[in-house]
Amino acid sequence: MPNWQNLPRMRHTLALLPGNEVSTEKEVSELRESAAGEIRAASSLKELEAIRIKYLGRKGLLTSVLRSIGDLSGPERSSVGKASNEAKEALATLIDERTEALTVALATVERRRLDITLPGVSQWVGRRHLLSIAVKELKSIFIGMGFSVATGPDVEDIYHNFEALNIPEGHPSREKGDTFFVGRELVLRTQTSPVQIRVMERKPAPVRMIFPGRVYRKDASDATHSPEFHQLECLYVDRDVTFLDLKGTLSYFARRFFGSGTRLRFRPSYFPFTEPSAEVDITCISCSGGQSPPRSGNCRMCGGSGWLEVLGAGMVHPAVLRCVGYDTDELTGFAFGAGIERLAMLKYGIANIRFFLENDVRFLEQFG
Ligand code: 2NL
Repeated sequence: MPNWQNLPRMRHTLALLPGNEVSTEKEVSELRESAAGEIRAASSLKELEAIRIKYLGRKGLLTSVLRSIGDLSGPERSSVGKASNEAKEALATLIDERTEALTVALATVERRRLDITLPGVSQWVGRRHLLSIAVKELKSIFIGMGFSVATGPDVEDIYHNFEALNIPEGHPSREKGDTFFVGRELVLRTQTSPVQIRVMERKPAPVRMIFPGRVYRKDASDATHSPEFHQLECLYVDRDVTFLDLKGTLSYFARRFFGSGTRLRFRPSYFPFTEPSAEVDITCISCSGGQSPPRSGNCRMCGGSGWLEVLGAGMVHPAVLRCVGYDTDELTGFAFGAGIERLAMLKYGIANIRFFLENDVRFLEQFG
């Protein structure tokens, strides 16, 4: 009957079968190495605790080795025992160090953690200037009718600003008192019409375009006048263009820009570059939008007349068409010019033209 008590106990981690004992010290060293690697790689305290239990816990791999040392023979017992105890201590120290390092690192991450649910630090962003809003809308209306957009230089020569527009020498607008001269030959353009001349010089009819841009006149400043302002001019030259085309274009524009009830009134006027010419009024958008006839009274906007003057217009003077080489037997055209500030003041209820230039944020941030 074998004495089971005296037989070496089998351990899964150690090859304690006869003939394999020689490898046990090597196995302890391998165990120590792999444990050390896992500890170094551990990225959380939970992971680290799992590693501790795996090697040093009650049923841990190294604990099992230590328990089985009693089963080994003399010389092996001493060498394996020594290696195992050293490994146990070294691993415990490694775990302590890694615990400390991870605790510090995790606390730092926690401190710096980004909470994306917190309200952001708001950035100041600019917005569109009210004039730009108006220009954008004007462009959109006219582009919708088949017009294209052209711009040109603010500094013009006398020919394009005056001569080609049938404004003769000696005309009051050509005086130093009305126009900003840049030397003797050049001026700050007094209207955007020179751009139209430049387009027609280069391009045969038909021309169907609008011309937004800054213009300059030596006017005294008041609530409705400024030495620099913006103009939107319009030009349509083709065969058979009539005053009716002008009326249709303007009434569609006025309805789109000021509201669908808006109606127009044409009063005879004079410009050197158009014949016939007209001042164009719209029904007051404050007191008579859409009503017929316009209501009067003491409206602050129209002064009781029921009408607001918005632009000047007319049929292009044949002298202007001849200047750019267009055949006046074949072609006619209409043109008009409007102050963009004036259009915007009426539409948005702005009391003073200064607000467009002053760039006071309290004004600017009400729009855009
Ligand atoms: C106004 C009136 C107007 C034009 C501008 C024009 C341009 C060419 C030929 C003929 Cl190239 N006319 N432009 C026509 C009528 C009136 O402006 O009071 N603007 C603020």
